[in-house]
Amino acid sequence: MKMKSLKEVDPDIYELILQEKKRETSKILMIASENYASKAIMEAQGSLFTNKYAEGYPGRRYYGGCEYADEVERLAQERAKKLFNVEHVNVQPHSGTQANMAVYFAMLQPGDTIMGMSLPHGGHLSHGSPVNFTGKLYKTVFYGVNKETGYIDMEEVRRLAHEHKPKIIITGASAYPRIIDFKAFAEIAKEVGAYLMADIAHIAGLIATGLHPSPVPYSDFITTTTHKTLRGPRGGIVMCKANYAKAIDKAVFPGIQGGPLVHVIAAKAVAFQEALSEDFKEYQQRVIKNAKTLAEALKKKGFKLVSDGTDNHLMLVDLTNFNITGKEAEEALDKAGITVNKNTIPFDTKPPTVTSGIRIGTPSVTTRGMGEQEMEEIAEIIERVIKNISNESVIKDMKKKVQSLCKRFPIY
Ligand code: DSN
Repeated sequence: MKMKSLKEVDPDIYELILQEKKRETSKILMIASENYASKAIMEAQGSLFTNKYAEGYPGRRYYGGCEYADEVERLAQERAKKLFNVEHVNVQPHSGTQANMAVYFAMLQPGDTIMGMSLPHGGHLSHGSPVNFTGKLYKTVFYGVNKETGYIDMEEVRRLAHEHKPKIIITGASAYPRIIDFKAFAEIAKEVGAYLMADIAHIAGLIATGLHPSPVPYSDFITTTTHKTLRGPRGGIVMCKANYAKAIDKAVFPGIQGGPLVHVIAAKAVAFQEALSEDFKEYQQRVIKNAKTLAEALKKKGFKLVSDGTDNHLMLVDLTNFNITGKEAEEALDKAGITVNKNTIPFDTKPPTVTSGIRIGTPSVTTRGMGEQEMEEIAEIIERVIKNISNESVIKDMKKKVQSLCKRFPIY
């Protein structure tokens, strides 16, 4: 059979891919959980391993013809273990939420109590939100940040842990700009006999390069996505101490997934290889430096940041003093060519579809090669847009500035 190209078979999808390429290259992408995967990663992900069924694990498959799939998965495992210095890894979860699900299904029974960071304070849906399976299956307890400081309130974590005796404490966040004290969480978990799980999805790249303290010495389970600061393909992994390996593997397959996505595992392997390089460490250093520069520049322009700054790749801007919502800011900035997401701020009085804040991240712009000078320019553009939110001519001028920045820092 002669294979036709995508353009011939499906011009609609082909055209949408071209449009997405234009969007990703001609706008400044500052969604903190996104990044640009390398061409090598996309080549692996777009490979013919998409054709292969490989239920099971290397050397123990339910299908023939897995000799190359086995090697791919073994390489991904070895590289992830080296990168994070862990005893065991399962590279099959299709996403971060499924990685978390594997831990819960391995260790908990429905009705058990789990404790995580509250979603409006920066946590994640899969850490117990009532609209997620975690909120339906388990009893949930939430900690948050201190209203004055914006930092996680460890006293509250301790108090709630002693009061509710959760079976597992979940640490990790989607919108928290500060260092997470995994050691302090571990001490509390030990005091109440809880497992500790660290969901490092956002900060995995920083942890892999030693720029954020690692949870590995303290946590029973570590989960992450592979596509945020780690800059790999979309997907998840679960890491754990060797004594939990069997339970975790059983929970992933056959517990919650069937066939692994071998093409994605191949792309994860490439990403781990890239992350083991010196260049990657230097990249992560620039991600943090850019975030700090942008945060300081925004503060000088009158923006209020939750916790007054950042230690990592993201910041949360509280827009209440400008009297505009996160939704309005997201829309206006996107018109000017800067893509961010509206985000609830701790103690937000507005619903998640409106919000009082925006979350801004530096992983993607740093991958493009932008540095501190460009962060100053971006702060200036953000300020002009926010302060002239209904002024089409200012927004148009800012769009030109964005386009010129994008031309200076090509990607793909
Ligand atoms: N909530 C996503 C984010 O941080 O953007 C991750 O699942």
